[in-house]
Amino acid sequence: MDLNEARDIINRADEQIVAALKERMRAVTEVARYKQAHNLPVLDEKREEKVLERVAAMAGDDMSDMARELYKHIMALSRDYQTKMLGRDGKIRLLVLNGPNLNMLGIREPNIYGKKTYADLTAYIRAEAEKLGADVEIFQSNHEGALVEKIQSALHHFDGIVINPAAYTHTSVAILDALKAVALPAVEVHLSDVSAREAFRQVSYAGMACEKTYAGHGFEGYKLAMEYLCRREEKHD
Ligand code: CA2
Repeated sequence: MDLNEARDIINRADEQIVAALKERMRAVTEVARYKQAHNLPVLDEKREEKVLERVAAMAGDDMSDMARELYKHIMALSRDYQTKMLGRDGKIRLLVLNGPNLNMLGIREPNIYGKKTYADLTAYIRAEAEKLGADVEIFQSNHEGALVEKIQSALHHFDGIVINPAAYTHTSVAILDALKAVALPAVEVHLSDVSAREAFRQVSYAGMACEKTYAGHGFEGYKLAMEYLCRREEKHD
């Protein structure tokens, strides 16, 4: 067998291993849900010992120790994963951020931003998040630093960020840097179609740290952004 053939075999084996690992983690999620529903602890030592015995036997004498060691790691990772899923009630946690003047919605410029108020927007976001089974926190500020601090504090507390930085979209390197620093999956939203407006609205600093942008869909952009983050999380589960 030449080097390339051997590498092909390794690549195929890796594909199978990763697919099997994903399937195992999905099943682990089901176990986590069951444990949560029945108030059971995450760690089940007897079950883990049985799994180790089983894989060692499957691997055979020459590889039983390797299989045991590998599965100790896999089960430790599974436990962390289950704890994470139980900790957040299995729900994705989304932070929705709105920048300056969005609290004025419905009061001025209804031709661009519509007649609905900021309270209507937050009610819409909460209702859509509920339909998606997501936990959502909504934060609006007219201050750049407050938005930066909120982004920083999202690390370890949220799974994704939806952000309409409003006017800071086009000026704020600080918000861009904060989004990059936390490196959470982020989606940019604009009520209006910024691409069809003034030239200064064509630049988006925050957008450079976002996986997607929804602009010109009105309130629905927030729903599309949350849907995207939920779908993304399912794929990464
Ligand atoms: O289209 C969007 O969502 C924007 O982010 C809204 C920002 C604007 O600076 C961006 O270029 C695009 C403005 C939000 C201010 O909204 C107002 C609402 C009512 C009255 C005045 C402003």
